[in-house]
Amino acid sequence: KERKAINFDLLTSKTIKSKRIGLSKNDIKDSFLENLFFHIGRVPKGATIMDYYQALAYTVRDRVFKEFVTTVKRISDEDLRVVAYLSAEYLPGPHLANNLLSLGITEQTAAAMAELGIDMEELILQEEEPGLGNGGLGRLASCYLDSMATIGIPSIAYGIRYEFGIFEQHIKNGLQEEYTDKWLQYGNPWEVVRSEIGYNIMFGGSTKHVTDSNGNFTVNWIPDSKLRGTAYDTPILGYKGYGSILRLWRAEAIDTFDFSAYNKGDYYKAVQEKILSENITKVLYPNDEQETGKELRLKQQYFFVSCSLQDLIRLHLLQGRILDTLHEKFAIQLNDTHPAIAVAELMRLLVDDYQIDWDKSWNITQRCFGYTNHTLLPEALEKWSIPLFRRVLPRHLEIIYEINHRFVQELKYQHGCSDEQLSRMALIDHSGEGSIRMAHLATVGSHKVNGVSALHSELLKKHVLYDFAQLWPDKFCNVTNGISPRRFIALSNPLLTGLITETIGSGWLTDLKELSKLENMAEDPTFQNKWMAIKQTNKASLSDHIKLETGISVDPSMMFDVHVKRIHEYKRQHLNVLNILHLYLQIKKGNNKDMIPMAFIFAGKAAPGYFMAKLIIKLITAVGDLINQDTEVNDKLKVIFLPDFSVKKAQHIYPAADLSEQISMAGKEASGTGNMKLSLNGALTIGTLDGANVEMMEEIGMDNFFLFGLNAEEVQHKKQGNYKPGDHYVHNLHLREVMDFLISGALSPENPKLFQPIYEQLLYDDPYMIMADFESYLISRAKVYEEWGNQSNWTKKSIINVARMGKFSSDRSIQDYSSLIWKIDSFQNRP
Ligand code: T68
Repeated sequence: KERKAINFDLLTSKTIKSKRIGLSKNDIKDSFLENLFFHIGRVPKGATIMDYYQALAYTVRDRVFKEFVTTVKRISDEDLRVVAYLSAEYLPGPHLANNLLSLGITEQTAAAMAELGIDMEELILQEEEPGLGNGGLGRLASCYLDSMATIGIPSIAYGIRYEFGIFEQHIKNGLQEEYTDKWLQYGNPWEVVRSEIGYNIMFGGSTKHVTDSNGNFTVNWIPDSKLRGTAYDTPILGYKGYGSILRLWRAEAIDTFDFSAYNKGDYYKAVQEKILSENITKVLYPNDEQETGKELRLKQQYFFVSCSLQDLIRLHLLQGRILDTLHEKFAIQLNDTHPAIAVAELMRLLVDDYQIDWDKSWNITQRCFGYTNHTLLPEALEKWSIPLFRRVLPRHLEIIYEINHRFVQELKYQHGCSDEQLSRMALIDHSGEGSIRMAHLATVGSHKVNGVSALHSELLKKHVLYDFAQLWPDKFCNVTNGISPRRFIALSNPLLTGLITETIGSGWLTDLKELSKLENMAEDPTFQNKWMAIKQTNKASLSDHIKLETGISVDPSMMFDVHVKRIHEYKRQHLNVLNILHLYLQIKKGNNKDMIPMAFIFAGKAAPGYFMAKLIIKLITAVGDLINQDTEVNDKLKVIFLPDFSVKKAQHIYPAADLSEQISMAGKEASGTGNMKLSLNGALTIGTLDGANVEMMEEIGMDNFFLFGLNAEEVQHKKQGNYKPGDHYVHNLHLREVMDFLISGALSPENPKLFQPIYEQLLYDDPYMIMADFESYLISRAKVYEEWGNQSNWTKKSIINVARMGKFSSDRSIQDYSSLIWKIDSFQNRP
């Protein structure tokens, strides 16, 4: 009754509006001062820049919450179907500038701050971004959240509130060193802790199967530890759109203090449980594309999945519904297999906790889940050892055995599968100590499975999930990745955004296909000049940043050749380096007459335990040290490694790129999204037919894309044949020269054998076909130089690249998910 008395319309009434959520310059200024005094407790004289940032963040957050609450009310009133996005990783990037943009108040806020003598840009720079992910997968989740909120797909995103996100990368003596990330050290003004929204999570122990006097069978799980997950909410605002929420779980002890131990004088034991519990959400595992099989990682996955599913059930029941209809109200998307344990957990909740029979529960479960696969790399496919799994989640092991048993029966008796097929498809791999194949669990437990680019989805059906695709062809589909044009042009590249908007209007920011209107301008000299001038300004700005970070001067008139992404052998940063060494050797030989001055810019983190990736960083910096100081070459070549790649840094780099390196071995990169970000900012791509490059080239056209290398089929074919990388060494003089140089000691006089492991791997094994693709790479690069020679032509291609990127908006991806998988209508399409 009392709740009903709260009039929701108050939110939009005049009094509240002007006081707390008004969007005029004066309203913002008033709110800012109010927050500074009453929330932060400062007077301007004593306030630090961080205080100002926080006061502004609270000011903006109020306005974001207004939109969020309005959206939630609509979802509830209209009883809409909601997407629950489950992801172990998110990389939202800094919130402040994005929220200003979404609210459409960037200008008046800057003016309000200016009236107070504060530079808003400086405040924006204060924000530490939440580094709650490793790379592409985490950033994709954040782009999707942005798009769902922009289009108006009712959504809630669940994840883990890591206290320490991805490590900070420092470069010392050319080597990567890892430091803990401290994104929470000054507090986090964007989140609200919901102490009352928390769930108990159990681990370990054993199960008891009981039949009561009525013959009802139940299973009790008697855990040996319990902890609590508490919700931390960050409101997410779409561009001039709707609200969503990022709900991250933090692990806490149920009893923060063990009094019985304390009373016995064991002070340390008294706090031990608290420490152990909180460990679960302490730190993000920094491995991308590498399965580690660590117990704590399994606990993290189960912890956040169980909290999220319990929360969904609470929300469902709160609306007065019964669990039989869970799948009608929620579409739960699994972002890779990291949350795949959700299949077993939902079964446990339905069968054990809510006593719904198995078949009905399984039906609900399958209809709830969709599974997105992000990798074909065998080393990245998650498997959990059975002894470990039994120790941590004994009840789930039983449930997975049961799912497996029924699945195998079905294969055998309904589909007549052979024993070989059965053992290939089973959820359990019986080799060694036995393990659970999480991709199989996710596939069996979902009604749809998708890859993230056309090529990847095909390869998924052809290789990793071949048998499943044969069995259930309709279950498989493709949703090509996309990126948020708000984050990756509007925020990152304000100058280009301005030019585009002044030319074709502002509709493109929510309908990226409208960029095609730029095509008419591609050959217009005045427009080309403006386009080039903007690129030049962006390059000068990156150049200043490089100087500040590394001490190295880069002339902005050089071609900026950009290779930024996680460091991985399959991404082949070392192929790029071999070419740089080739250029270096040519200059040294005096063959540099017409050489185009080039700055090679690298950035990206290596997994701390990945020896080869770290050695590749050392190689890049060693080549940089050699070249950048050599006056004979350094007006033609510069090599930069920008440390600590992040969303914030990326936003600085993409707008300044001329050439984008997307040179993974074909068949390895599921999609790539950096390729899209660079192209959308007017860089031309040199790349292989891998991941989404294939579709980008289709859109952009062969003439505007520098293609090279083996395709996925040729790679397969070569691998099955008798591939001898050494043959390329023998037959290609340029390759021989750079390979010899690699181990000549010139790059590492203090340790001449330093790069021997790279040399030997390439020469004798070359799993990523660098030797095979080297020549083709050089030929394609020659075309790059030729095209660069005609700047007007290059600029035309750059404009065409941008004009044809419409497909790669994450808004389109989300529309695809909505129609193919979730069957949800956006607010935009509703009356
Ligand atoms: C990436 N995967 C793909 N994984 O490599 C990339 N993995 O091609 C694709 O564009 C992107 O996903 C989005 O679909 C990753 O980024 C991880 O970060 C990761 C993290 C933990 C464990 C395994």
